[in-house]
Amino acid sequence: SGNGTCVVTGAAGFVGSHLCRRLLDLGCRVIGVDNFFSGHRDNMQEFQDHPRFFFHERSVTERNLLSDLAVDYGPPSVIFHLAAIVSVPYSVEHPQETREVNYLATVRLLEEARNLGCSRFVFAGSAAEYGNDMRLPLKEAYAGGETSWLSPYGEAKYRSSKAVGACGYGPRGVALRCFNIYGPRQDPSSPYSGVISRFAELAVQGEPLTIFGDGRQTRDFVYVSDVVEAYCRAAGLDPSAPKVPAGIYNVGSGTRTSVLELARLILNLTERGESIRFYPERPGDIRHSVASIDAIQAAMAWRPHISLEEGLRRTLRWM
Ligand code: UD2
Repeated sequence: SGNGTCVVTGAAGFVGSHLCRRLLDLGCRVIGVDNFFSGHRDNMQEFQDHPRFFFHERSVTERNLLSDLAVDYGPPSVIFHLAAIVSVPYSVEHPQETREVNYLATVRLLEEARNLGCSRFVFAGSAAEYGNDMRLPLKEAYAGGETSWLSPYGEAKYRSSKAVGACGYGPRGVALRCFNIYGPRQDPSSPYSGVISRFAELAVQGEPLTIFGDGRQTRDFVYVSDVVEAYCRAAGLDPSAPKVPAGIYNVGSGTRTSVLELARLILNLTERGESIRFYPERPGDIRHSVASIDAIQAAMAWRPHISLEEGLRRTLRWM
């Protein structure tokens, strides 16, 4: 079914909305699904009236979601499944709901995609699948086995990525284990928002940046447009590109940045002095995280193009 129709779950989310925009630019027909649990209608503003965009306010936990959509639009060729409970602390408070939304719904969508004859299923995995694994850089094969997940979120994402990437029948499944994604439209308003959106907002408001712990913890930050490019390659949307094998792939910059370095970079870019306040370490925080990106480089010739400094400039311009 190569009709160029894609379903994007989580279309009103931070990454989902950027993905929809790009798919429309590539000429696809895009069916967006979101229940606004954490997504925002505003995120879809610049494309919601596009003639090839169709939006449905529905939940991925609804049975027959894809077959219902197929009645109106025909069977889609690609499913991008990004909808999820995105807050790690919320998942700790609601483990059963997290399992239903972040794992069981994935398995059901995968089965529906198979029944509809979809050719690809691309899933939003997470660095949280590695739990407390400290063998850096993190390689795809590490997660599982001895892994102790630090949250129901990490566990559900792991199970989903496995189900998608190891599915040897039905659509070709690719799970993208994304590290710390940042960029415009990332919601800065919650205390659990990504550190970059928080720091950017605080800097623009003239408030001191809040570092939890000593600031020497490191993360692998990857700009949203680079992540979107990985989704498109994983989906095989460019027919001239070599076919991407099913499986699980890290998506990150492959470099580590400490939270302190990040704070200084943002303070420099916003021409603020050293305005940092230190708070106790956040419970459950991992110390270091960085992706090995050899596998995605080999399979999709993907590499990040936007440097942290350039990505921060773009994010700050949007604020
Ligand atoms: C990321 C993901 C999360 C999950 C997790 C798995 C984001 C937004 N979250 O959490 O969904 O996949 O990885 O490991 O991508 N920090 C401060 N000050 C602040 C906010 C944060 O110092 O105001 C610190 C925080 O304590 C942590 C680091 O910055 O050490 C990154 O925090 P985060 O919430 O952006 O992302 P992370 O890696 O905890």
